[in-house]
Order: sequence, then structure tokens, then C-alpha cells
Amino acid sequence: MRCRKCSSKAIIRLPRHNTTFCASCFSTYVLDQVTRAIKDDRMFRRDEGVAVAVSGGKDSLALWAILAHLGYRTLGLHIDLGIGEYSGRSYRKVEAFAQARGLPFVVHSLRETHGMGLSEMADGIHRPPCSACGVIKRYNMNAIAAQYEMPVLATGHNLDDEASRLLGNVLHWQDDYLEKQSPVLPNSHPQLVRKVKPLYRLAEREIAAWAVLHKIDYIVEECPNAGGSKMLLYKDVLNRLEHAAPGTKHQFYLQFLERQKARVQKAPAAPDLRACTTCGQPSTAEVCSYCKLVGTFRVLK
Ligand code: Q46
Ligand code: ZN
Repeated sequence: MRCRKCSSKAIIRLPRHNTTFCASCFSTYVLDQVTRAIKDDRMFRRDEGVAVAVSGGKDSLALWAILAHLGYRTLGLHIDLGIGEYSGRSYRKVEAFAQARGLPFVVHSLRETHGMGLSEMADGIHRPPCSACGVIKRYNMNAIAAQYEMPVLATGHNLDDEASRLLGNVLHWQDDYLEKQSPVLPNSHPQLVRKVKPLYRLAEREIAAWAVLHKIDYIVEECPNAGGSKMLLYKDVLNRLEHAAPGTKHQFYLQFLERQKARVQKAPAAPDLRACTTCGQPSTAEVCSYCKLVGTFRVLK
């Protein structure tokens, strides 16, 4: 198998692009896709600092490595969810990655802040761990990025993540979520940072290959709470479609974005935000979801 670009020995086949690449041309392809996403979607400028949400998994560490390689000023943000040994291993991957490359990072530990990890917190308030986790990550990532004066928060969501999320939103006709599903979420309030997804043009398999090629030591195991999630089911369905008809995921998600751009010429209407009466962060309710979650937890403790 030869590289379609330079005829060297190919290391990967990309059926959705009907091509094959050697290691060097594949790396260039990955960097080009990220650069294109940043430029075409006006994610951030050269002079803006980018906070990168890093879990210790392949996508977030690859994203951090790519943005640092492209010369952006980055700050890694890691939330230690306190999910047993899984969180310990995830943290050590982030720490080793950052130290080896001399990149700065900040850790927010739930156990240190609230005396309890995610599982105990979610049990105490009878909420599924992933729903509590979403609130905790969104709130803290935004607050820490703003505290460190980073105007942008980048996450490692890839094409598979976005296509499966789109499938879920379409299957349930979640119009509100469909309107907001975008690789760029502008900041609708001075205390909210811009959220971007620079890996949305790359498939999970491509990022995994890039991470291995660049010797990124990431946590391979899934979060113990991920089992049985609907997203895994949607990913599996899309993978089967992709296998039978390469390019399906790409077409599904990128054509959705094209149609969305044509339909919504302006950013989605900004929600009516006020200051949370407990923490002062922007919120649609009197008390924000995070303070409600943490407040309920304190009563139960
Ligand atoms: S980390 Fe959190 Fe995921 Fe674990 S608890 Fe659920 S949402 S599965 S991305
Ligand atoms: Zn609050």
C-alpha cells in the first residue's frame, strides 16, 4: 500500500477520502484539518489564549499537542472527578504529558473542593453520574478558563462525537439542542468563554492513529460510567453505516452544518442570563445548576 500523495509506504487507509497516507502525509492531513476548522469557523485568533479541556484520553491530549505544535498559547484544564482509580490514572496521564512538553495546566479536584467524588455526589442527589458530571465540567471549565483570562475553551470532540450527538438530537427532535449544535459557541456573556471543537473534521480512528504515531501516552480505558450510554449505541450504528458507505458520518454532520449556516445567518438567540445569587456566575435561573447540585449535596452530607 502506497501513499497517494508521495508514494512512500502508506500506514493508513482513509476510505471516506478514498485515499492512503504515509506517516508524514497523514500528520500533515491532520494538522491541515485542524487548521481549516480554526480558520473557516473563526474559532480563535493567534493572539488569543486557548484553554484546553484535558481528560487524559486520546482526543483531548491530541488536541492539546496539535494546538501547541501549531504555536497557540495553551493552558490545560483537568477536572479530577474523583471516580476511584480511573481518575487517578487519568490525572497521571495529563501530568506526564504536560511535564514532558513543558506545557502549563490547572487541576480542579472535586474531592479536594467538596470532600467527595462524582459517584458519591450523584448517588446523594439521585441523579445519573453523567448528568451531574456535565454540569460540573461545564461550570468549572468555564470558571477556570475565565479566571486564567483565557477567552476560549477548546474540547476534543471529534467527528464521531458530533455525528452521534446529531443523530441523538434528530431521533428525538431536540430542536433547542439542534440549534446550538455547532463547533463554535460564541460567548453570550462577559463571564462566559467561547467554546470551540477544533477536531470536528477528524474521525475518532484518525485521531487515535495520530496519537499513536506521535507517541502520546493516553488513558485507553473508558470512564466506568460510560457503559450502556445512548451515545455509544449511536456511534455503533454510525460505524456500521460508515463501514458500508464510507463518508456517511462526514456527510451527515458537515451537511447539517452547511444547512444550519444557511438557515441561521446569525448566532442562536442568547439566553436571558442573570447572576447566580449564590456564586455570581451567569445563569438562566436564580440559582445556577452547579450551585443547586452542590447545595443539595451539602444538605445531604
Ligand atoms: S466522564 Fe463524566 Fe463521561 Fe464519565 S461520568 Fe459520564 S460524562 S462517562 S464524557
Ligand atoms: Zn451558582
